[in-house]
Amino acid sequence: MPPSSTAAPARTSNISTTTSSSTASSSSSSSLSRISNIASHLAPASSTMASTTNFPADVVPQAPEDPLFGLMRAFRADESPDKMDLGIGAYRDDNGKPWVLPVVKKADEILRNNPDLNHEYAPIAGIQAFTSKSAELMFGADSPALKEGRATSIQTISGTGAVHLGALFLAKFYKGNRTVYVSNPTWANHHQIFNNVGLPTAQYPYFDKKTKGLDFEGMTQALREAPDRSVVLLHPCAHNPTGVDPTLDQWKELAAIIRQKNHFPFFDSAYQGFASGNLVRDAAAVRYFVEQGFELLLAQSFAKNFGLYGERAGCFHAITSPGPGAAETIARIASQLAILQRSEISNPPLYGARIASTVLNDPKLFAEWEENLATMSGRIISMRKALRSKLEELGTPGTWNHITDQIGMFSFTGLTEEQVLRLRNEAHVYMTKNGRISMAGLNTKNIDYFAKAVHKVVTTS
Ligand code: PGU
Repeated sequence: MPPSSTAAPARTSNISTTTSSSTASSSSSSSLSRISNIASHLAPASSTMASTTNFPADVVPQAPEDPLFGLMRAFRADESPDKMDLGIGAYRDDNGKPWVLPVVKKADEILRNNPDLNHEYAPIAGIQAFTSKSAELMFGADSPALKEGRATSIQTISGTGAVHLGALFLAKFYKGNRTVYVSNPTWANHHQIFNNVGLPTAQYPYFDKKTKGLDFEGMTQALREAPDRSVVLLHPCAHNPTGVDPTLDQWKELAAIIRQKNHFPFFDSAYQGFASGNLVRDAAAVRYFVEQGFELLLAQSFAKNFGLYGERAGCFHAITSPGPGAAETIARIASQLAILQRSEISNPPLYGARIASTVLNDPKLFAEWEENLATMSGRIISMRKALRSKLEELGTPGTWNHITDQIGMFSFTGLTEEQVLRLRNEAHVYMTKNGRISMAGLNTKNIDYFAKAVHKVVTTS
């Protein structure tokens, strides 16, 4: 797998690139061209040059629209009453509506009634009560890394900002193999984030098209063959886009290979609590790596598990291995992260982190949050069961056990690009071209419609 330094999603994108419709009708075009002729005679010489920009098309080519946000735009513009949004990974309730978590409403109320809050700048590293509880949530309050002072945490612009900060840190300071190995497939933005800071990405096999499960053989072989000290990007749970996770035993094997090869693990955690509904279980892989004494990076998003998508609450953590110099190492790392943060965003936004912090620091609210998480993951799991049984009842060709085997926000259906496009054009169902569906877009009212639409495109393609 040769490293690629161009952003992969740019090649696979293309939902509907808007082209400017400036073609004038033939009747008016001749008068228009006469006017422009006259204008060019009257104008100073420089304006007759094709372009005076420093950014001509060969330097700044037109980029395709982001596939996922383009899909969201196309969905919003569709006026069909049947339309279904299975695109972006955002939770919807059984009425297909965004869900403000009840615990988030409570935290919001508490914040609004707090006369001491103001809109001053946060410290560069963010709200300390938030970052320290975020670390405990991910690594466990009794984590050896936290107890021994070998971890540093810094508040970021949600998960994307955390991945970016980690990428920037590696670009500046990592002296191992600078190619970042990501799963094939992965969240498309991973490629862009790393490539944009000059770190090439390469892919390790992950998804087995035949079983629609994990290609563990392929994955482990690629990690063994990668140059020593490569950066390995891992999804700790609820892998995006496949919904396929390694078992804990497989994580242990992966850890052994990563240790043997001296690779550097970078976890991107966007779905803690969403996979199993249990925050601790969803952190098991990460905690195992920490127990094993790995030095690692971790990006943590609170977009999904708190439903705080647009509030951009997240955290970046770095942990160093145990040893006599560990506390001093982590202090140096923290000091450099602060410099990077200062030059990028100066200091992070308050509101989302305040909400999350209010919940994380209050045992009663925390317990209520866990119930809210169980509501979300429980509804998704019930939709998985319903979709599988409906497709099986309809006798839709193929096997559908992967719908219930996969976990988390997404299912990788195995539908082809052609089938996906037919679903969009014929049934107003919006999903990404790779066949991923956001399970939360399904509900008791639209699941029959969806199963029948899938049945139709599978049987007639
Ligand atoms: N990492 C992974 C693996 C993700 O799936 C996402 C979100 C993020 C990080 C970034 O999340 P933040 O919102 O920045 O915290 N992926 C979703 C949301 C849309 C997007 O692409 O950002 C998705 O539908 O794939």
